[in-house]
Amino acid sequence: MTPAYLPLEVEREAQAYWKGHGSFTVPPDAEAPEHHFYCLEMFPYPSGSLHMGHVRAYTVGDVIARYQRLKGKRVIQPMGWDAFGLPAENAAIERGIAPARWTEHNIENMRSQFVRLGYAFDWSREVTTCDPEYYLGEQWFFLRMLERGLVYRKNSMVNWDPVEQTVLANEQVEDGRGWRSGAKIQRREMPQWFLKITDYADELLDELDRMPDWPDQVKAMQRNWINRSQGVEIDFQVGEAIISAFTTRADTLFGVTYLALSPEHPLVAEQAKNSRELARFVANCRRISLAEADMAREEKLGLKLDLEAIHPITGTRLPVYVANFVLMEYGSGAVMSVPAHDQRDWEFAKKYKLPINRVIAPVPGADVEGDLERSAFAERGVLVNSPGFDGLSSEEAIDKIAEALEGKGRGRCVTAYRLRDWLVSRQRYWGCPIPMIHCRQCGVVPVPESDLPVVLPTDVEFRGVQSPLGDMAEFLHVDCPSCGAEARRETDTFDTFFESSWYYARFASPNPSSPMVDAVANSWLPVDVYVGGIEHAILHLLYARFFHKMMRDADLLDSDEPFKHLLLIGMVLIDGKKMSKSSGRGADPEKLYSRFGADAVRLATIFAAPPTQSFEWREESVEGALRFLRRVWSLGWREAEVELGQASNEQETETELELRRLTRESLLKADDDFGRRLHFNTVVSTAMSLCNAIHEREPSAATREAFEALLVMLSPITPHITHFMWLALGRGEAIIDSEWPDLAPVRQGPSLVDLGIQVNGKFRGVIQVPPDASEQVALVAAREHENVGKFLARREMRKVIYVPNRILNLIVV
Ligand code: ANZ
Ligand code: ZN
Repeated sequence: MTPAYLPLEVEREAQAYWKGHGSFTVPPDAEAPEHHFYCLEMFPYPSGSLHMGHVRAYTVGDVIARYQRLKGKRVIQPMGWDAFGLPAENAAIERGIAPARWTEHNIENMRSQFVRLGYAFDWSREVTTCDPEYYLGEQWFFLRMLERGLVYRKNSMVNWDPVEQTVLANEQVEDGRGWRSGAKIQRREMPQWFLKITDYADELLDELDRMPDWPDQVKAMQRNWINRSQGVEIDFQVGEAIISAFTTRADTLFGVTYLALSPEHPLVAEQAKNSRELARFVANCRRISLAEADMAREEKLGLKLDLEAIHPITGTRLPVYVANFVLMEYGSGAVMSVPAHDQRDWEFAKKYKLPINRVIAPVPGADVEGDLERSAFAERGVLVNSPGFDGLSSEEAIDKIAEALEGKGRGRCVTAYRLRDWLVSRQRYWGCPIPMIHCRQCGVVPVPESDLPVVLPTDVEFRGVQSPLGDMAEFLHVDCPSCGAEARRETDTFDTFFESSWYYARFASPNPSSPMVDAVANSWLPVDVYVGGIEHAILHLLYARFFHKMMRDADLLDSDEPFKHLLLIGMVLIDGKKMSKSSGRGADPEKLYSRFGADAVRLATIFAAPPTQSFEWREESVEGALRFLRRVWSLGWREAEVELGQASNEQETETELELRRLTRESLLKADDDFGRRLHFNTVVSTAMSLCNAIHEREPSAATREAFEALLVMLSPITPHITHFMWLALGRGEAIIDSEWPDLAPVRQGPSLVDLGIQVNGKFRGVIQVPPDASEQVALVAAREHENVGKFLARREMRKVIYVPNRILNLIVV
């Protein structure tokens, strides 16, 4: 009699085994790095409990880690907590719980959920970013960067809530109002800390060309974020002063009819001293958000200044305007305006009745609209009305004009970036204290290394939104490390992207005696596969890359990039919407694994789609998964009765040999799907057909071999049931410590059959499936077929006509 499959018991037993044997603990060791494999999933924010999106991403990572281990790699898969941030502060403000306690409680809960889901995490490497032992590292590193000139302090705008009397994070501003007070937010200038990421802009950009295992989409987003432009900085004499304007279109120099300055340009500030109208204009510009998107939406406004600029070549006198769309942070905060060839300049010129002079003509024969009465002609072309340069192409003219200006000392070739330096200070409580001290005599002085860490007090009470640090004498008061006078601690904390920029390196060298990382890290880094979500495609990944390069240049690491392969997981959708904090109906992981078992939940998320594709969550998929696992279970008890024999036994029947061939092919396919293609749903369908093939045959040495292979290929996905069955088969060692089977070949013969695919009556290709494959298996294989998949994407399946071993006919609408 087969015992009933009780997933909760099976899973408890497997988890107790792993814990008792320390199966996933990898001691620090720098030996044989070529066998090292570092699998990492983006660590979670401890929001309280896991949702289905988490379960999917962590299961994918776990599958990779477990598969690599079967392939003989020494694998680390660490886990930790991105524990600083606003939600903890908000909980404190709204419910009076101290952020540290709220966070700890959430971590306890989520850690036990992770364990319950059977993830092969090495908990000996666990880090919690709000732990002083962790953030000591970044305080220490910040001081290193300060010494190396990569840190500076500069005035910058922040959101000020006039009712709460405090700075708000962007997330705390809703429709221009404070989230609690409802007060209209003002912009205020305050000194802030910056990290010079722009020093690394070129490397961050160029290295992307050497990262074949990152999705193109992410690389494009990063390139666009950095946005490097080659151009010329051109000097215009304005009275005594010189104003430089950055342009990517030096070929249009003879078409300049005015200059436009940023409201924050120093020359404007100087002029505003004597003009109330100008001062008012500048103050008004400040009300608009700094975000580029907001700037773009804003009506273009300007004001004529009482100044004249001299054209560097023709000597013509040009009017000078202040204009709200010129960014102080880009180029040099001044634009040479060419209304004939730039649409924004054109609109501005129309509004303020400024001349529009054509200097670029369309390339002869080009079919383009060139009517300057209707819009600017922004294309490149051939120069006209440009004495000495007429007839040149734009490209030639850019070089020639740059040369001419350089010769006169009135211009130079420069590179501009959209990327800004990283503003790392936040006027928030729940973050890592910035290790600086303000002294009346000495100015801002770093905390001496021996006094690190600067510990964030955790026993706090909130009165409103404001950070309680400013009221805590015991935190605030400190003697100046250089003159000994009474001084005040910095109360700003780091942007929480700081912590997530280097945790992956700490995981690789969890040594309490080194503040940040030690040399062991190099034997693991770069991370072999980094699994996460598209929401981190720009900032987190860019900052982590930046940190990695800084750590390399500080001789802490010897690689150039942190993450070799980036695997971005598709979304789990519920009723078409992205899964987020609140779980939708039937999608609370805890309810699901308590009822169906962790293996069924894991299997359902893996079978639903390849890792990078989004899918709609269906609770029935877990029931389906459970049915399949029951089938494996009962087959296992049958197979436990038979002995494992040698392959190619002369006495074996053709069906047995056929099964042996199918076993080998299934292993090859699963190996490729796990390792190279990272498509795990197809491993499941391969396992399903192998399972059927075993089921159809009388128990024999061949079915026993096939069943063991089945367990191995399923073990990364459903580790508990496979652990249990493996031991039930009488195998001494645990499946987690076994190897991917390397079976000797058997005598050749046909084993896969060709299946023709028709979509809406048209022949679209041939796929290979095992003989008598089920309809489900055939469908999965069909979707995988490049040409067929194309015709099925985003279509609804109306009808399936399946003739096993012959044809699969699909009707879609
Ligand atoms: C003259 C010109 C003529 C321009 C023309 C464009 C077309 P990208 O390509 O994104 O780097 N610009 C320069 N500094 C600016 C600032 N601080 N704020 C706003 N705009 C600024 O953009 C470079 C172009 O953006 C520059 O080239 C300049 O306008 C403008 F037919 O100069 B151009
Ligand atoms: Zn001092």
